[in-house]
Amino acid sequence: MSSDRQLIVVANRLPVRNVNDDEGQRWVTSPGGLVSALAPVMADREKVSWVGWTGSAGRAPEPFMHDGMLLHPVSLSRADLQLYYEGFSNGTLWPLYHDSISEPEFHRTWWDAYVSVNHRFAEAVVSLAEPNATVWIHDYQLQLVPGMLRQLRPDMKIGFFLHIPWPARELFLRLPWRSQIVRALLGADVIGFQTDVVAHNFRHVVPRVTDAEVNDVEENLITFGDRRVLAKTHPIGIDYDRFAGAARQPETAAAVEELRQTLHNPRRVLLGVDRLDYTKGIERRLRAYGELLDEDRLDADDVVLIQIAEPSRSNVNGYASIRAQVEQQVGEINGTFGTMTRPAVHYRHRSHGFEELIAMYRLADVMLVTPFRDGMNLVAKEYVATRHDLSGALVLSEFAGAAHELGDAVVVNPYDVDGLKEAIEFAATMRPDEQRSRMSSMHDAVSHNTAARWATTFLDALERS
Ligand code: ADQ
Repeated sequence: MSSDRQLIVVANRLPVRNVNDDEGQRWVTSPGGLVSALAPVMADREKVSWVGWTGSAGRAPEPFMHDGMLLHPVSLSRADLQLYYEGFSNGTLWPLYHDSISEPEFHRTWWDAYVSVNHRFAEAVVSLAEPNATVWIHDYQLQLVPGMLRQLRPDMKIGFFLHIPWPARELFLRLPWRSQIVRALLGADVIGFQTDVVAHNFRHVVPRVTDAEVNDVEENLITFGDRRVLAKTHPIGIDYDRFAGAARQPETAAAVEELRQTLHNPRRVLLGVDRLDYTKGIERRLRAYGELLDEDRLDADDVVLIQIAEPSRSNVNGYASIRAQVEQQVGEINGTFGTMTRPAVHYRHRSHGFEELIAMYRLADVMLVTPFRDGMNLVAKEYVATRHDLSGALVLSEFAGAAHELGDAVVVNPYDVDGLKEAIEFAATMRPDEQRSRMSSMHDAVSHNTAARWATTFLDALERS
């Protein structure tokens, strides 16, 4: 990989947030995610820039340096946020791409805003791109940028990665702007997907809405005019060392012990950690848990469920009602099975710091990851990374991308409440030798396919294309 080639990362959000406290106003790196995945790649390159939104509506600040990267903020007005972000990105594409679990809305005003904001991102890239730069665009909010850049700057290497699923063909075809989106994506040299199934879904729809040639949907290569586009599987990983290292800290062990005592030393702790989103299957999971208690297959005297739900997209349709539903279920379960000192479910609707999250993962005997649909699901991988003693059991939805790599989890259909109950009961009573053998192979997978490996191999494929 050449180190003098300029790399421009393009994502809806910049990797920083603005903090204003006793130390004054400043930019702080947002933990985890793409930034840490890109750290090894950045260390190898002299010139890295990042184009994205700061997180505040209104005029964007001038480009600035942060941690050796040039950050180039893009302005989003309140109207842009309503129409492009809450509207087309999270009211149309997010539900459509997640199997229409919630009904997608199609509004022409939302689409117009999506086109105009995608243009703004593309123009920001052009304003700073050197000849032959490498550009890596991320996710569903920016699917038009590859096509726009191909027109404006054909000298560049253009990569795109979709973090969420690509839906089955008949679902995608509902989208009134289906052809514009697929054509724009084909402006990239390499398009990355989380799993073979979704890469296949994409290749399957291409000949239906464009004149591009797909000789065989099982093959990665698409011929579009006189260009060749690689559309391939490229599963994202986590920063394994960060999670595994923190899990081994003595402070973590002390925090876990304290938590266990606060919970009155339950025999088994079950854990869910999700953004509060209708795709994550939290309500079905709670139903299964409540029924297991009701049928005395689990005993609230020695089992507890901790459900952490990170606040998310509260202005988007559907998110307030999922919150109300989850909170009602938690209330019902606790009303029936909890005592004054021991609730059957501990529910937290807030963000947690890294150390707190690690302590939760270490505390949990059973991790419940049961989304109806998920591009990958990093929580499943993070849990596995913290189980250095190979203890614990992971219940994992077959519709999470992670299930393709973590086949030794207790794999479930999250729509099937009876199946979920069996899986949870099985995981909660799993023998230590079985835990070890399942966890060992999952641990190998997570420690091998790390975030750094994901970033390096994607950029290698792009620069060789
Ligand atoms: P998300 O839908 O956000 O990501 P996920 O992959 O699970 O889903 O990542 C969530 C991240 O947030 C994890 O790193 C987790 O630790 C953290 N998190 C969750 N709840 C938290 C809380 N209460 N406090 C603090 N941190 C919390 C999208 C796609 C996924 C895909 C990722 C990456 O929807 O399918 O895996 O991008 O490609």
